Amino acid sequence: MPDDLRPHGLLDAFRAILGPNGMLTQASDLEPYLADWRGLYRGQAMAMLRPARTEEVSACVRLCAEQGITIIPQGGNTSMVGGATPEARPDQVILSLARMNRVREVDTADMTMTVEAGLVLARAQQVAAEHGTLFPLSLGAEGSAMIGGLLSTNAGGNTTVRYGNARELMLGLEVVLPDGGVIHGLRRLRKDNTGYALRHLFVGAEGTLGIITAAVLRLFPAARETATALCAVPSEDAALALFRRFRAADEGAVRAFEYMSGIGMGLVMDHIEGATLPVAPGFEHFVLVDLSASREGAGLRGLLEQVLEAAMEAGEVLDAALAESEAQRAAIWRLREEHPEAQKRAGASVKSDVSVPVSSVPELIRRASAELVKLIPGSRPVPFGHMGDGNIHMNLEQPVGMDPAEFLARAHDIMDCVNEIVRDLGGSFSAEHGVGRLKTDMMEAWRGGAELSAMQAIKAALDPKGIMNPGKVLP
Ligand code: FAD
Ligand code: 2HG
Ligand code: ZN
Repeated sequence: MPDDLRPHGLLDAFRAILGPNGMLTQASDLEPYLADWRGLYRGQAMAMLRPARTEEVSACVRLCAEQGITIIPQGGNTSMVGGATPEARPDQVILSLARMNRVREVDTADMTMTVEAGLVLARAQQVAAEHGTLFPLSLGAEGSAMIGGLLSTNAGGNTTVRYGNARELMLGLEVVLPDGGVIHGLRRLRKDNTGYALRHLFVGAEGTLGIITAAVLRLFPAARETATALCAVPSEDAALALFRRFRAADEGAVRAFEYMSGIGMGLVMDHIEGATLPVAPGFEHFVLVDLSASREGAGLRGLLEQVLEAAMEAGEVLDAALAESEAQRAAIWRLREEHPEAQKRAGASVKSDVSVPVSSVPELIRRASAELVKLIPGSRPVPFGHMGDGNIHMNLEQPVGMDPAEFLARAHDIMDCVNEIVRDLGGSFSAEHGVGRLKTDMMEAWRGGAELSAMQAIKAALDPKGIMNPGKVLP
C-alpha cells in the first residue's frame, strides 16, 4: 500500500474492499447523512462507506488508520446530540452499518439473539416476537434507530424502569478497533468475569473507541397481558405518588411510567394529525402508565383499576382513560411518542435530556419550569419523559412569534439554567441521548479531574491517531 493514496487512489481502494454497491460518493446521495435529525449540525464527507461484513469494516478502518482519514460511524442517524454527524472538513468518511442488518442467531433456550449492528430496532422487536419472545427496548425512533447506534449511546427509552438501558440488554459484542483489529466477543454468558469488561467500554462510547458490528442481546418472555392508562394528575408530586402506588402494588408489572405536561400535550393536539385526548381537556399534568405481564390471567386490568381508584380517592388522579383495545393502547402511546415531532413542528426548541433521583423529579420539573420562564419570558417549558427512571426531557419551546434563531442563540443559557438545578439535585446533564457534539463543553465542568483524565487515557490508548468520531464526547 503506498504511503498516501489521496486524493484519487483512496476511493478506489475503498471500492476494492466494498464492491460497487458498498459506497456512496455523489453529493446528492450523501446529502441526507450529512446533517442530524434536529438540524443543528451539517458536515462534510468524501464518501459514505457501506460495508456488508465485519471483515469489510475491519479493512476499511485499517485503511483509514493508515491514511489518517477520520471515521464517523452512523446507524439510523437519529442522534439527538449530533453524535453521528461529520465535522465540516473533507478528510473523513461516514461508515454506515445499514447493510449489516442480519439476524445471525436466535436462541430461545438461552433467550438470546445475535444480531448485526445495522438491524433496525423495530425489526429486532419483530424477530423476537416471531420467536415468541420479547426484546424490550422501546423508543420513539425505533423505526430507524439501529442496534449499533442504540448500544453506542446506551439508549434508554420507555422501558428502562423495568428492563434497564441498552447496556443491560447486551451480553456480548463484536467490535472493530481503530487499528482494524477485531474483538470477537459474541459470548452468550450471563457471567463472564475475565479481566476488564471491554464490551462495556464500547456501550455508550458513541463511536469514539471503535465500531460495534454485532451484539448478543437478551430476550425476555413475551407479554401475554397488558393494561394501559392515560391519567390526568393535579401536580408533579401526584404523578410521583401514583408511581409509588404502582410500585408498591406490583413493581414487576410496571413496564413504563411516563410524564407529560399540559403544554406538551397541547402541542401534540395542535401539530399531530389525528391526535385526540381521551380525557377531559384543560389538565396541566399527565402520566401514561403501562403494565405488562408474561403470564395470562395476571389480573393487570384489575390492578390498574384498583390503584387508580385509590389514587382518585386520595386526589392524586383527576381523570383517567383506560385502553380497551390494542388500538386504544397505541393511540395513548402515540400521544407520548409524538412529543418530539410536535415540538419540532411548533418551532425552535432547546432540549435538556437530564436525570435526577426519581424522588426529585417533581422538584426538577417545578424549579426548572419556573426558572426557564424567568430566563426567557413567554417561552413554554415542555417537560416530558421517563419519570419512572428519573429521566425527564426538560425541553423549552420558543415563545410564539419569537425569531427561532434568536431563541436558539440562547440554547446554552437555557441548558445551563436547567443544569444548575440538576446539579443541585444530584443529577446528570446527559441521561440517555449521550454527549455527542452538543455537550462536549459540559464534560470538563461535570466530569473534570480524574474521571475525565481516565476517559482521555482510554481514548488515547485505543485510538492514538484520533480517527474515531472526532469532536464527540470528549472536549
Ligand atoms: P446514530 O444516530 O446513527 O448514532 C448515534 C451515535 O452512535 C453516534 O455517535 C454514532 O457515531 C454512534 N454509532 C452508531 N452506530 C455505531 C456502531 N455500530 N458502532 C459504533 N458507534 C456507532 N434515545 C433514547 O435513549 N431514548 C429515547 O426515548 C429516544 N427517543 C427518540 C425519539 C426520536 C423521535 C428521536 C429522533 C430520537 C430518540 N432517541 C432516543 C435518540 C436516538 O434514537 C438514540 O440515541 C439511538 O440510540 C440512536 O440510534 P441510531 O442508530 O440512530 O444511531
Ligand atoms: C423521547 O423520550 C426521546 O421521546 C426524545 O428521548 C426526547 O425530544 C426529546 O427531547
Ligand atoms: Zn427519552
